[in-house]
Amino acid sequence: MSDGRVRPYFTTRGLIPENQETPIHFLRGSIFDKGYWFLRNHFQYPDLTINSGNLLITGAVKKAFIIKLEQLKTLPSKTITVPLICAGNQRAEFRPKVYGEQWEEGAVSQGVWTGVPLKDLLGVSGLEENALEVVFTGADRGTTPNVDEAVLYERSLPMNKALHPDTMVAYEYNGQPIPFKHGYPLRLIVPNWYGMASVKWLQKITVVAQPYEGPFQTDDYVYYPDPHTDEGKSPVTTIRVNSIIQQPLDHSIIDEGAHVIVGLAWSGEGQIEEVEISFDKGNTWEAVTLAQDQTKRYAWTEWQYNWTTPGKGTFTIQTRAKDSDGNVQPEREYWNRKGYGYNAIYRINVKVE
Ligand SMILES: Nc1nc2c(c(=O)[nH]1)N[C@H]1C(S)=C(S)[C@@H](COP(=O)(O)O)O[C@H]1N2
Ligand SMILES: [Mo]
Repeated sequence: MSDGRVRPYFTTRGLIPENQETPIHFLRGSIFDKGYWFLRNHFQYPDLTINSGNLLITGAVKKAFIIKLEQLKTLPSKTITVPLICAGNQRAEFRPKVYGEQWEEGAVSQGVWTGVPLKDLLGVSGLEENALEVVFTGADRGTTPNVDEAVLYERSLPMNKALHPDTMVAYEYNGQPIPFKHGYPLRLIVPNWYGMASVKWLQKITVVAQPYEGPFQTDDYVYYPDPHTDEGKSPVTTIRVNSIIQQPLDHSIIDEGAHVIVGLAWSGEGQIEEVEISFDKGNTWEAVTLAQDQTKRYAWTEWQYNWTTPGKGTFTIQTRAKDSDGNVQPEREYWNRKGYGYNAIYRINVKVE
């Protein structure tokens, strides 16, 4: 949407560590270059000299080995378009409000990743009989609540997700080396799961025989539906079906006449099948036009709707997406203490003058 002279900016949510939200309401297109890619970090950036591009594969494997970036690049690769959606995206919209980074809608981005399927690397190492999960270790380190010593950013995947053919160790983003702030030289990419799974600055892969219980697995990235206790908790994994309106903006004043309402929809549980829009508080719904490219299995769906304002006044515009697994955005968000996975029906108000 930029005309080359004016351009939208990030919204800063934090500097140490750096957390920046992309101006999602002002961006179109399905590929974001690094200039418009949100940043979500738990710690300060790692020292690149430590993170040399040597990847160690170890643990409950038949043969542990180290592979260098240059060797990795010679293996059969895969290139896929994948959105990264932070589990905390839209946290600011939970009611009652929850603590944490107050992301609005811009903790999302999408681009083209190239890398080697993890299953190929685990095929080389082989797996021990008792292999249960795979742990991914980043090079960034720091302190986190409830843990005494500094920890590395680390997460695990269950074996079936680790062996999924599209779970990959990536070394390129949009045909270029991965930018440093986004994980250079190697980054795990886990399509369909929220962003926390896609470990940046990947330096070690450890196959384990016991459930991994690090802080970013068992404390953070857990849905706690009860405000005070851990009752009913469950891990944050797949991206929930969701849609947003990019334009017009919430509480904007618009002219009478024809308007193109534009937005995005996505789901980690299937393809977007339908996005519906309502102008009467949800009594009636109409389908919008999807610009879905069916060849891109994981990509988000851009959509639009041509609206002719029915007169002056204030209007509530709502959207809800449905995916091919039958998931629909709920009327109200699934409230949880740490504010993950917001996906309530999207609502804005506009005034027509
Ligand atoms: N090593 C490492 N990997 C990480 C993180 C991190 O802090 N350290 N943050 C995770 C989270 S919560 C998200 S949403 C994405 C953000 O990726 P980006 O900063 O490239 O947009 O990276 C994930 N991988
Ligand atoms: Mo995230």
